[in-house]
Amino acid sequence: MVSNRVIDFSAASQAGGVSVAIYDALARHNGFWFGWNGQVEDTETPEMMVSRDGEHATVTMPLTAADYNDFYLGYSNSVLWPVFHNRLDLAQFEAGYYSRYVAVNKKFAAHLAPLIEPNDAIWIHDYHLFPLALELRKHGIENPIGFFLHIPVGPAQALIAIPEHREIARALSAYDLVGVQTHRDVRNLIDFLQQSVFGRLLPSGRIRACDAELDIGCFPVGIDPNDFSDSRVVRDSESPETSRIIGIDRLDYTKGLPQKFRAFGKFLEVFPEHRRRIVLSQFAPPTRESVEAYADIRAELEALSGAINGRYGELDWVPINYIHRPMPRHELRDVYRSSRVCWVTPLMDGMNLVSKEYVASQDPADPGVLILSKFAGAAEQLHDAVLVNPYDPNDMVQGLRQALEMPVDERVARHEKLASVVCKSDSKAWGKTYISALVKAGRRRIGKEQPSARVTEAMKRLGVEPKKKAGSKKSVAAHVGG
Ligand code: GDG
Repeated sequence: MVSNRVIDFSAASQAGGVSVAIYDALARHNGFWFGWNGQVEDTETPEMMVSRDGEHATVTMPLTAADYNDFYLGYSNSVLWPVFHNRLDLAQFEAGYYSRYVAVNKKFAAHLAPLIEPNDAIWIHDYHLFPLALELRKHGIENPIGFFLHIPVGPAQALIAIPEHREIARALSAYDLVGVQTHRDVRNLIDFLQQSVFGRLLPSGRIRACDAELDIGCFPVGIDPNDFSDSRVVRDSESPETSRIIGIDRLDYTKGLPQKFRAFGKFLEVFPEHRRRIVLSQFAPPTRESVEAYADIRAELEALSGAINGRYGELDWVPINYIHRPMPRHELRDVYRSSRVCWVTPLMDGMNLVSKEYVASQDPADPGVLILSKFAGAAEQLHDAVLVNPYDPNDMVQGLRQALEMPVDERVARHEKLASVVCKSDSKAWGKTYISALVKAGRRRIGKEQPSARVTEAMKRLGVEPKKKAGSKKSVAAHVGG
């Protein structure tokens, strides 16, 4: 496994979605996790750290201050993150971060290549490391190399605004398998490869681009439901003094927090009978604070929560409990279980694991209600949540009302269906399906296996019919658009 950041789980009080997913998948496979250890050291000859914690082995290295600034904060989080979330307005193209982005990927490849053994499969995670397969191939690595993108793939029109979009497309084409979270992302990615480097969909369902062939597939990330299912906390449904609405989101402009706070203020205005009976507890732990857009969102949220609390609060009731700190991980499941509603309404999200964790934590006989943005990847799977449009304040208000007033039999019925999806599509299934698809894709590259029926099937489900003969640029666009 390779990702930008490797987490020391024995020390971390909070871990983001990517590290939680990798940690769970790695626990089931014999392997090691390579990446940055979170330290900044000014040396061009970094020392590698090897550590072992039970089944987990990690090999990590520090970054220099310039790497941290231009590769991590810069290109990764001020160019790729906003553009892939369709926020071109926040992208900083002019800063010249790209060369350091490539340099760090070269550095990772140089340190990783000597550790790879002939039977290894290499699984690389997330947008920080698009060029890593290309760089590893330059070191003579012939093993299967797969990539998984945890964030959403914005529309091709947004992606091709990146000045280096052709280089990004070329880098993606060097993988045997590119996995994304949703069918929408598969469509957008094919569209992007087609528009940027004349990628073609082959009869086999594979994509041909930049003199290479790759598989693209949808592998929705899951959680380990057992981590959340054994809470014994009981919510007093009969005579609750106040019902808690829980929100847990990194303080990120993609998570739709100002929209949520405004909708909550509007709800209190429109339905005064709910005042004093509900509290919105919003955990929003800090992240990437040195990026300007993150400082802006923090100031906006502080102003909004202050304004709403000032307007509706009483001596003995504060409507929004806004906490700008992480919650300890071992407390999550009890907090989820004792919350009447979970309100997660990102403007765009690769998957959203909080929604799945909330479902897994509920008491099946008296479950809470999940309100989920229709723009979270999880909405493709969790149809039985109350799905809302975070851009539409009226829909947000009505969704909250529906959740708070939902009778117990409807809550139980919806929860049963949601829990079945969360359990079936768990982290174990994610890791297993991805790795077996990667091994197959690697074999196909070296000509040992026929094209995968699975990928062809996935294309059919998307309405993207593989052509009998290799198509022209125009004809593929027509299929993808359909
Ligand atoms: C990226 C993609 C995709 C959050 N706050 C606290 C806390 N967390 C934990 C949650 C959950 C994880 O962090 C957040 O995962 P998400 O999926 O919701 O979001 P991202 O961090 O943006 O993750 C996302 C994910 O990768 C996986 O592919 O789903 O779309 O953006 O596990 O519980 N944990 C603790 N305290 C907090 O305050 N302990």
